[in-house]
Amino acid sequence: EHQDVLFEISQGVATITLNRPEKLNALTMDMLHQLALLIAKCAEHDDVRAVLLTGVGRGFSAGQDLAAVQGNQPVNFEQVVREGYNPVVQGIAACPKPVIAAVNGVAAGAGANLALACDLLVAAESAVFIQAFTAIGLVPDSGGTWFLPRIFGLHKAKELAFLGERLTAAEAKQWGMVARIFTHENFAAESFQFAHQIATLPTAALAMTKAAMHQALSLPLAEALDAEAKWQGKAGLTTDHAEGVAAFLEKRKPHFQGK
Ligand code: T3D
Repeated sequence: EHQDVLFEISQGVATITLNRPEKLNALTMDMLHQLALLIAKCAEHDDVRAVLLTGVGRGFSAGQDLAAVQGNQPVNFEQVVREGYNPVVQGIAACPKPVIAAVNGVAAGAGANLALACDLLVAAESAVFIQAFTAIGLVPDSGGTWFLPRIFGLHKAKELAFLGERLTAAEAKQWGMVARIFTHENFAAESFQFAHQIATLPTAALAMTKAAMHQALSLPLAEALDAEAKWQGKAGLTTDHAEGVAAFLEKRKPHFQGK
């Protein structure tokens, strides 16, 4: 039976795959609910030490399924955003596991911004990012207004949002938004390998790093320093910290358990 969202856990990596390739993985409310539930599951599940979000076919995601919101019936977009997109973005941001977007192809509208909501992005050579919203008279959602100015600065963010031009994978990497570019042929394997590498890192320290950075984005320096001291107090008590120091002193590679 066909499923629009696939899920698999292997070697510490949970892979969430959008599977509507004929519609470039355009998102329905049902898919968004599934995404939110699966991300919550990854947050809880001890076997998951990295989450990989990707798509089947030549699209990562073309954003909102426009066929589902078009027609005679009035659609409450505020409700769609509040109940569909916002919980997914909040779930990614709050997830105590690193979330990696593996952008296999075109990412448009909310599809682009769900990728930006992830902690790290890798992209196929052919991937492009399109802020497709203003072309249909909408505003960037899925955190676009928050992430774009932080990644690009205010004026480039407005240029991308107003004009909706394509940002290529290579350009996105130059901006620091994409961490790695992989060839199309090896994309799935290399993306998994990248996520697996991240899954072997000290997961609890990554979770604290993520939370501390998100918190620091809206704090004055003195308060960010105070928060860092508290986080470091917690990090210093982890098993992985002890293992990291022991491995350093014994001149061997550390074996982190994620705790
Ligand atoms: O509630 C709310 O609506 C508010 C929330 C909004 C969030 C948003 O995401 S708004 C932005 C929505 N997305 C877009 O506006 C992008 C629309 N798509 C495109 O501009 C183009 O498809 C692409 C630039 C992404 C790719 O172009 P191309 O030429 O490579 O592919 P294509 O031929 O346009 O698309 C292939 C198929 O996917 C095609 O179906 P068909 O004709 O073969 O049956 C196309 O209709 C379908 N498709 C692509 N995007 C969507 C879609 N179907 C429904 N919704 C889509 N967003």
